[in-house]
Amino acid sequence: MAKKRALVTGITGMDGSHLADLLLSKDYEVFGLERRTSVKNNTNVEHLDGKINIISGDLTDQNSILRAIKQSEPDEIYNIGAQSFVAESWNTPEMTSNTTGMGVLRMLEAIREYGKKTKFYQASSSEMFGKMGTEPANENTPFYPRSPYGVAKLYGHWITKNYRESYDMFNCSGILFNHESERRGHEFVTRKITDGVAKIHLGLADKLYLGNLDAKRDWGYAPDYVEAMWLMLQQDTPDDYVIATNKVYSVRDFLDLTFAEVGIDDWSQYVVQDPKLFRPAEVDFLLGDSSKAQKVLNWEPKTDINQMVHVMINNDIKLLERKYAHTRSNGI
Ligand code: NAP
Ligand code: G4F
Repeated sequence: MAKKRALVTGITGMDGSHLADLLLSKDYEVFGLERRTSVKNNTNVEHLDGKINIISGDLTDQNSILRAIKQSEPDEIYNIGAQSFVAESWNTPEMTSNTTGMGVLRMLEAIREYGKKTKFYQASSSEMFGKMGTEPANENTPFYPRSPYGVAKLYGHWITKNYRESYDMFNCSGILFNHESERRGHEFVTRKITDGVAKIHLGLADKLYLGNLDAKRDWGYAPDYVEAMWLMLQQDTPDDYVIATNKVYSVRDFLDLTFAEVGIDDWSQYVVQDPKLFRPAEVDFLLGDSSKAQKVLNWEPKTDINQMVHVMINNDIKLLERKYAHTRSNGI
């Protein structure tokens, strides 16, 4: 039987690389859309060299998307690419809207132009709930985005649904709550903490600068979450699903767990709150209710926050030890 073919945007990112691992394990032919950067960042995809096909393209360039679809002839498309850092979206709101919002429209228009049946996954976000109450959010909870990023994601979410209803397309949106891994970008709070605590533990730093420690998030593990993306596209009918752990922790809790991993109970002398790291509008609380995904997709999170923190901090310690051993052996 011919292999299934998947096109993944955002292949170099955290989710894109974990999704590629999953699809390869299921014997897919994987195509990754990668944009040109002045210096290549291969950190998350080095291990995929020779196993996946890279196609050059950009979510802000309509023709490059259409070419990528024609070249890959995908059965499934996962639109994971985006300007995904919420704080940055206030610095570059137009670029964020163009990539994270309009990029979705370009993907959908390219699928229409391509003309063959293909299933489409859109990476929607719990940021769309924004100013929510304390009840866990599900697929029927009203949206109230609090950042240019959240607003752009909401456009992507609705246009995905609208094209499903308008053109009978197989479009699914996964409304994913925060998820992290050892491949997370260093600017996101969890990785910033695990990397910072690893540096403190190894004597490479004595302070960690953070913003709002009282923000609360529903944090899951990315490899578990990419499985939910895949499951959505294996159903008979397209739909939208909340993906979450249904548990909430504050940034302070995350600090407690991470410092505890290196034997520090009281971290107050190491953490400095920097007003520059507070956001113009904050999402104070995000908690999801993924019971629909549990029932329909038979999906549930496998990894809890303690296991995830353990993996992340130990990975950062190992990376730093390797980096500094190399520096020392070169006499630097
Ligand atoms: P990430 O690590 O920041 O990855 C984003 C990817 O998008 C990178 O590969 C990036 O490429 C690519 N990209 C950015 N601008 C692009 C453009 N103009 N054209 C083509 N590709 C572009 O994000 P992630 O955490 O894996 O998240 C994956 C998706 O899920 C994103 O859409 C994010 O908004 C959404 N999401 C994430 C979470 C979460 O907690 N992680 C939760 C809900 C939704 P470069 O390497 O070149 O920058
Ligand atoms: O790790 P964060 O930057 O993630 P945020 O803003 O929740 O967004 C992530 O999750 C979304 C899903 O809900 C995704 F759609 C999005 O793409 C991204 O993956 O910040 C988490 C919380 C915020 O409340 C922030 O104010 O941590 C707080 N925080 C406190 N100090 C900090 C810092 N965040 C960052 N990045 N850096 C800090 O120093």
